[in-house]
Amino acid sequence: TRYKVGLADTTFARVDMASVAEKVLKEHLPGVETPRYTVPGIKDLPVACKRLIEEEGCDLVMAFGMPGPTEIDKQCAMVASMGLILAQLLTNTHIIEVFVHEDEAEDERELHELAVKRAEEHALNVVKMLEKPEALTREAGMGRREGHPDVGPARL
Ligand code: RDL
Ligand code: RDL
Ligand code: RDL
Repeated sequence: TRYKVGLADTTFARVDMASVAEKVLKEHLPGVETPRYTVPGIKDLPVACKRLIEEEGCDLVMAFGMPGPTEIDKQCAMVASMGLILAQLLTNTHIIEVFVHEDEAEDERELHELAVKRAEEHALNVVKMLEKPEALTREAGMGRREGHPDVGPARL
């Protein structure tokens, strides 16, 4: 099947995560179309995603954002996240939220590395969700993480 995976992202973010994900999607899903919609910040992402679904006919959308380190940024991220969930419920379509909080990393180099890894790993999640959802079921309960190392299943 030829899929359409929308990529919504922001100019606020300090890493171009959508381009990283686009590369992974194109490697794994031959012929995939990846319409892109860039907005200023994370609170603008929900409507961008909804338009990619309703007007561009996307099968799934990835939403990339970078919440800053301050309290207001964290509130902004929570609200953006709820907006993304609402857009999913209104459209019955998955929106994979790829957020990297600036304070998850110690320095800029680590922030860049984390953002690239999280974008790649969520893109691989998307490939599985579209092509082989049973692959995700095989990973159920395995303590998977994106960007950070997996923590693994709890041992007896
Ligand atoms: O609609 C215009 C802006 O309000 C919107 O783009 C916001 O998402 C911008 N923004 C904030 O106002 C803020 O306080 C952002 C952050 N924090 C943030 O941490 N990350 C963003 N945007 O991407
Ligand atoms: O849409 C893709 C992801 O954003 C989504 O799967 C999140 O639920 C993943 N996630 C976080 O982003 C996070 O900050 C999870 C947690 N924390 C968490 O504590 N437990 C999860 N997911 O199952
Ligand atoms: O325990 C360390 C991290 O897993 C934890 O801090 C998560 O909340 C980190 N995280 C985010 O903050 C986020 O916005 C994650 C995601 N998104 C995500 O999509 N996947 C993760 N962690 O594994």
